[in-house]
Amino acid sequence: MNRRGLWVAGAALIAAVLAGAGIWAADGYSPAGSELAPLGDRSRCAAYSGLPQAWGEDRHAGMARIAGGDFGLGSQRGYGEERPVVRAHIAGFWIDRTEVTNAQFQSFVQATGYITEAERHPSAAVFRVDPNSALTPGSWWHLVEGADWRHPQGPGSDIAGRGHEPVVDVTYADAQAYARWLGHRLPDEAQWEYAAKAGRGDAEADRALRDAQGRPQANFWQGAFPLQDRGEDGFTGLAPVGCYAANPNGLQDMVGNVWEWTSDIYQDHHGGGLAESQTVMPVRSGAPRRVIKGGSYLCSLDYCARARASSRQAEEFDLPAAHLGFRTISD
Ligand SMILES: [Ca+2]
Repeated sequence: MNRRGLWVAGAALIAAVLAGAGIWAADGYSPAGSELAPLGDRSRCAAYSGLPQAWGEDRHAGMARIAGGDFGLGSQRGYGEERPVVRAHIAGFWIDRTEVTNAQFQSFVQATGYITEAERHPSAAVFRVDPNSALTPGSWWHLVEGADWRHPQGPGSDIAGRGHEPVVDVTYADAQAYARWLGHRLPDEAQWEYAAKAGRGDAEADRALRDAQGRPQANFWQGAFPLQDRGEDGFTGLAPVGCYAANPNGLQDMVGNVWEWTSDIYQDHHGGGLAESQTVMPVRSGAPRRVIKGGSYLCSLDYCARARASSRQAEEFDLPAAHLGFRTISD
C-alpha cells in the first residue's frame, strides 16, 4: 500500500538539518505586538494573503505577546488524558496569532530550499471515508502517495489560492525547521494551553466554541461523524486562518481548524501514569510521540470533542497528516 509502512514500528528518525541562520535581527522587537491584516470573520479571512504585516522585516511579525502567569494545565471536564489539573507557572513569550499558513511556509521553502518529509518519502495521512466501512475507525485514514504540503489531499489537490490556509502534512521535524529559520521554536504543551485558555476557566473556554446565539466560533465538525458534516461554521474542511473571533489573547483558531504540534513528549496524562484514551488516529507502536493540541475541522461533539484548549492527543513525530499544522513561539 505504501513505501513507509504506515502503522509499522521502526521508522528511522530523519533529523531536520536546517540552520536557523537568524534571517531577522533581534532588533525587530515590537512590544505592542505585530499587526496582522484584519481578521476575525469570514470576509476578512478570505481577503488575507497569508503573510502578516512586516513579514520579512520584523521577527515578531504576526505574533502576540503573552504575559507570564500561573494557570491550571489540564481539565477535569474533558477526557482522561487531560487529567489531573496541574498548576504551572509560565514565563512570558511571543506566539503566532495564527496557524502557520501556506504562504508563510512557502516563504521558508523559497528561502532555504527545504524539502519536507512527506515530499522525501512521499506520502502523508489523508482522511477519506468510504461509506461502506464508515463505522470502522481505522478505515478513515490512508497513507496517500503524493500527499504533501503542496498537495494536502494528495494528487489532484493543490494550494493555489490557499496561501491563507494553514500548512498541513508537515512533520515535527518540518515544523521545527521552519521555526528555527525564524529564530523561533515550537511551544511546549503548557505554553500552548496557557495561551489558548487566556485566563478563562475550563467551562468558559469550552463554551467559547459557540457564541451566545449558538453559532460556531471555530472550524470543527457539525453533524454525525464521519459521514455528515453540515459545515455550519462555513467550512467542511480546512478554513483560512482567522475566520472567527480571536480569543482574549488575540489568537486565532487555537481550537479547531488543524491540530498543532507541541514540543512535549506525550504521556498518558498530566503527571504520568495511565488513563483511558480515545485515539483519533492509529499509531505505530513504539514510535516517539509528541503532544498535539486544539483539535481540528474533523472534531465532532458526538465522536471526538477535542476542539478545546485542554484537549490533547499523541502524534508520531514523523507522521505528516492533513489535519495537523503548527504555530511557533519566541522570546
Ligand atoms: Ca467545519
